[in-house]
Amino acid sequence: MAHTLLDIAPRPSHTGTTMSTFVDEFISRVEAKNPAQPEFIQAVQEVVESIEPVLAKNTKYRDAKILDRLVEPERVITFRVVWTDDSGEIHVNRGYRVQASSTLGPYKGGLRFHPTVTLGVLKFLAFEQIFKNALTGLPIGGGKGGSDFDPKGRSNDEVMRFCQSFMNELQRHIGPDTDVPAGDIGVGGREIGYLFGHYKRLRNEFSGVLTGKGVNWGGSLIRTEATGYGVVCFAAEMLQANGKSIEGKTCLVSGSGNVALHAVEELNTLGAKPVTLSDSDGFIYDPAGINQEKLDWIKKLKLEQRGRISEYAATFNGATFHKTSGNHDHNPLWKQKADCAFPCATQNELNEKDAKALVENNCQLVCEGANMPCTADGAHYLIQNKVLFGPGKAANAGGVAVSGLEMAQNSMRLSWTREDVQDRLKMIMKRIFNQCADAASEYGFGNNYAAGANIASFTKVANGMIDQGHV
Ligand code: NDP
Ligand code: 2IT
Repeated sequence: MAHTLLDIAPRPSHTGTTMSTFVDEFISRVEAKNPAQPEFIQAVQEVVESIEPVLAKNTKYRDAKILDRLVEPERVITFRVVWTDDSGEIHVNRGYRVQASSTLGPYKGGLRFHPTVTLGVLKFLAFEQIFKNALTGLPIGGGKGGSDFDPKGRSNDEVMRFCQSFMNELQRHIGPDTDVPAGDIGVGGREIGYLFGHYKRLRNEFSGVLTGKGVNWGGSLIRTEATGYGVVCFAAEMLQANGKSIEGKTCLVSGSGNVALHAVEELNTLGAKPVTLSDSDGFIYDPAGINQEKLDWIKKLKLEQRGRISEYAATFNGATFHKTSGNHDHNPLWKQKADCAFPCATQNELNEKDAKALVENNCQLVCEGANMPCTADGAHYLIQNKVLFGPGKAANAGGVAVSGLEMAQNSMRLSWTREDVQDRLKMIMKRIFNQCADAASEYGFGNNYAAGANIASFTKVANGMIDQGHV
């Protein structure tokens, strides 16, 4: 017999360990319709579990089939990307754009170039993006795209040829009022430049069609730094609301890309001590702290030489490199003793075993810089053990928020100052934190900000969908 939510009372706390019949049945249906997309199912389940009390209280969301609509992207585009390497060999990759929701504005979200990219991964990211973008309070819908192309080890010319071939098709589906892509893993300033240049050439139009552009040709100041800075701002808000401070805290950071490096920068600014960074080969541990001088060296290594993080240990005394490639059981980075942890590399990089290691070491806070870096079990273990948990869709929203500000500046054909954008970013992050805290408390979830983020953003998107009719 099919169960409805009518008889389900709001649960007082978010345990996440036992699924209600409603969640169970809904997820089974989504699974059957979306086979072999585990990351997408994981992201949907996390949202559905925490909005169950909202659905129980509001028949209008159930009657309007809001959830059923949200798990079906408005449009999915896949296409062939053919390009030639420097030796003349032809390569074929797959390109995608998942246009998940245009309820609150044009589709908005990054492009990921990484060999692990699949439709399921991009659907999870696009789904998360709907809610993240809603939390920013800016008029942006949700989307995500990318390719299984691996830019690692490729020359600038090869990356340019790939980007141009990718844009030959993508340009049909995007536009400043339709869909505005940006960067993500493997897509930074270089790639956005090549993509923008080719779009402009194909369409004979200089517009705000991409964000993360160079600051002297339409990009916003602070966009590069925004995600990492915002993550640390969100963590500082969580600590402050719970009577603590980020100052003096020893912090673990994973990844060594855009998000991780700017999180380290902001941690230093606020007087904390970041001691780790990583890439897919392993992690470095520097007990003396990764200060601004060392960080400047890493930025050069990563951006100019496209080097590996292991080189840090060979340069700075007292730092060590620990190889982790091929180890899927747990990540030894999370075994280092610290007060706070910032997973900033990729999805599912912190599992239950890692969460246990953090709790054993008295870690007080985990704040997600990456999208869904904690497994469901990992996140639940942390929350149950009273670790303050900052969910990615709220904590890393600073990047897309400044992308939204870049769109606004492009529309006005103006550029705001660094201070102006930075102040707006801080204000937005504080507002996001307050929305999460208020929604969590309203529904009896205490300081479970993951539940709060889902409830606050779902309500906003769902109300917009009801207003706009059956589309
Ligand atoms: P970058 O490409 O700049 O850096 C990614 C980093 O993560 C690299 O150090 C990379 O190591 C590591 N990494 C990537 N994939 C894996 C993997 N499968 N296993 C181990 N390490 C991996 O990306 P970003 O910093 O931009 O993105 C990091 C995370 O933050 C992603 O989850 C992204 O979705 C999220 N995010 C990004 C935003 C942005 O504005 N850029 C905004 C919000 C969220 P290696 O070099 O070895 O691949
Ligand atoms: O996951 C994300 O929020 C991003 N990769 C940034 C998206 C954007 O449009 O700036």
